[in-house]
Amino acid sequence: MPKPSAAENDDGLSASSREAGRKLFAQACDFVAGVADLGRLPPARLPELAFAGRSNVGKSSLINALVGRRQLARTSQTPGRTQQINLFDLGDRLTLVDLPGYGYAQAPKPAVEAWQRLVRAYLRGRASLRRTCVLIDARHGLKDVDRDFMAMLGEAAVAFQLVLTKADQVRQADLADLVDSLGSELERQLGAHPLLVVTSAHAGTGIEQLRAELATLAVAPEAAASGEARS
Ligand SMILES: Nc1nc2c(ncn2[C@@H]2O[C@H](COP(=O)(O)OP(=O)(O)OP(=O)(O)O)[C@@H](O)[C@H]2O)c(=O)[nH]1
Ligand SMILES: [Mg+2]
Repeated sequence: MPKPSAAENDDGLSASSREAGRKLFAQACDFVAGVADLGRLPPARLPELAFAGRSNVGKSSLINALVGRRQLARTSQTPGRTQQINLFDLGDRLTLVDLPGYGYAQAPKPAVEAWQRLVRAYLRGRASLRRTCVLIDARHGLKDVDRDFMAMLGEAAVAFQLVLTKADQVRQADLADLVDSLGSELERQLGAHPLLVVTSAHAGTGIEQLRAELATLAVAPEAAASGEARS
């Protein structure tokens, strides 16, 4: 596997992939469902893209930045706010999935266990899941809970990529060091996508890059218009 590389600026992004990303994420994005038990999950009509990470890492904020909406996914100062799986339909071409955050130390044990059961069942059972973005707070780097989560993804054979968040809070030199060390660690990780994207939902860093990346997972616009190519 090639050594993971950072996409800190938009180097290497072709005009056409940039445009594809822009177009996809300019589509209407609508809340579909919020489920706390898997039986209530709507049938999968589209490829799915999940966002996971520690509580408060910025999952909901990143989804909002990608779709250019302030409060589509609810954000909060209080960790552990998103406690169910929230699904959003993006232009009838891709389903965005906001997973509940993990690793919130204050969460009661039964809640943590319920979360783990729900997320594990989702990851294992959802054939339409194309990729999971695992968000890592650029201020804190990779923690053991993240490693445990990546192991869970490995067991469930779910492809994933790391996305650094809150880059606006970290010095450039520290970011570069973090990207380097994550790159080395990812090399050994099964199922890891080699590209690491550095983002800030607040400053807009990396958002265009990530849109272009993720657009490759969506149903093609022509197929969406004709109702074909659903998973
Ligand atoms: N400085 C900065 N703060 C951010 C950024 N993204 C999110 N935040 C802040 O981080 C906090 C948590 O953001 P959320 O998007 O709610 O995080 P979450 O991962 O969805 O949290 P849970 O749903 O509780 O797991 C909020 O106070 C956000 O304003 C960013 O790019 N830069
Ligand atoms: Mg959230």
